[in-house]
Amino acid sequence: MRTQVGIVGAGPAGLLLSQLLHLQGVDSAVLECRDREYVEHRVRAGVLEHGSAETLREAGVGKRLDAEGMRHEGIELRFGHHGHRIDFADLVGRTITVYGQQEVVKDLIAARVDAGGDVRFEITDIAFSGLDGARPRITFAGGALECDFVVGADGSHGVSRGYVSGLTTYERGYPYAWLGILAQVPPSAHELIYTRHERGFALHSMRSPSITRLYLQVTPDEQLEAWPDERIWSELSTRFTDGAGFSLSEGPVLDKGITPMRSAVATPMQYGRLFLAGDAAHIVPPTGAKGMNLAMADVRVLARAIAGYYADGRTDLLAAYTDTVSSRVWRYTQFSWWMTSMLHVDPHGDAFDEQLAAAALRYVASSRPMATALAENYTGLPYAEGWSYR
Ligand code: RFL
Ligand code: PHB
Repeated sequence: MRTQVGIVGAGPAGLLLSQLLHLQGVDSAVLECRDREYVEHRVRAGVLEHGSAETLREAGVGKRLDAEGMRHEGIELRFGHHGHRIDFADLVGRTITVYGQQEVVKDLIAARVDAGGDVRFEITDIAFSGLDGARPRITFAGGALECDFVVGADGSHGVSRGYVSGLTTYERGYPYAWLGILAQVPPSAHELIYTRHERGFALHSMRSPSITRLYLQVTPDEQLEAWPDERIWSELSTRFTDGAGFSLSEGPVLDKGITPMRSAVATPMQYGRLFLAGDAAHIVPPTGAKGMNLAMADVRVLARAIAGYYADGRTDLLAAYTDTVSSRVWRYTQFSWWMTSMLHVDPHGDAFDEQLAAAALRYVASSRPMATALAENYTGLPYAEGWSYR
């Protein structure tokens, strides 16, 4: 079997790339190891930057996003038991859209399938060969695919990264993890609340007018069994306490999980005819809501480079891929690290660390330039290639 671009992984990166290539007349096949039901129901990110929402609209998958996505004009930072609103619309004239990653994935799979696209699930034992020639091959249990290009969009635990020779990974571990729950209860506030409490970080988010998404900072070795629902609700309620009588609504817990936190950037993000995109190349801690957005930003650049190759025989955009995406990757790596360190309580930290974090938060809450910097990063920096992906 043959295709132009063989894409490994049906997450936001792989699926969006396949759709953007299709719109430019380039064929691809997406090979995913899990089943469709699994990838469509994996609860993960929830915040789309201005540019990510625009990209999805431009890719022809904006209909349900516009009907069901919730446009937010700001967030609340809560610390010292007081809330401080960061008004994105006022500070940078941009907004974010709260729309679950699994909804983005569902919309993209539906679009690919409707257009007769090749998306295959439960494809295991993927391996590559011939990456340094013009005809790379992807082999898997029960078959093989010849292509012009291979894209590794297989997330942080994928196999693609291992094929990049001379790879360097820059990493930072954190002494934190997030315990996340999805609850059948209307959100307790209209916007996201990022809280630093002396017992640790907590985040109030949502998926719809009837579903709340909540996170608690825990230690990386924490076991889910140690957290029955009552303990989670009681800890959340303590951490969200403010001086204004905030009350957290409780409801049945639909999903529960623990995610360790890590920063990692691999470079180069390419080798011969192989290109890495999204979490396969870089991970950020979720505090800045950047992971899915960065994955989308990578594939915008890659789609343009691959389309340029087929339309005009250009190889310069492909050659420059790692350099082109690196500056945004590192900008968001720094932003995510900054948000994480300011909002979490380091279990090994001392009173000095506590004062530094409090000073950082007070600065953001009291200085328009600092609040603007947060808003600019959070709502998303303009793309180097402009707002249109073409
Ligand atoms: P994905 O989504 O992990 O998709 C990779 C796909 O590849 C498949 N795969 C393979 N397929 C074939 N063969 C193999 N050998 C394979 N190995 C893996 C996997 O099954 C999977 O389907 O990567 P992608 O597309 O790069 O997308 C990245 C995002 O998923 C990730 O960055 C975000 O979820 C991170 N993230 C957030 N990002 C945001 O932008 N905003 C947020 O608000 C946000 N919140 C979060 C998050 C991640 C979280 N967790 C659980 C890690 C909150 C949490 C709690
Ligand atoms: C989410 O809604 O899942 C979410 C929101 C903001 C974050 C991380 C996760 O920073």
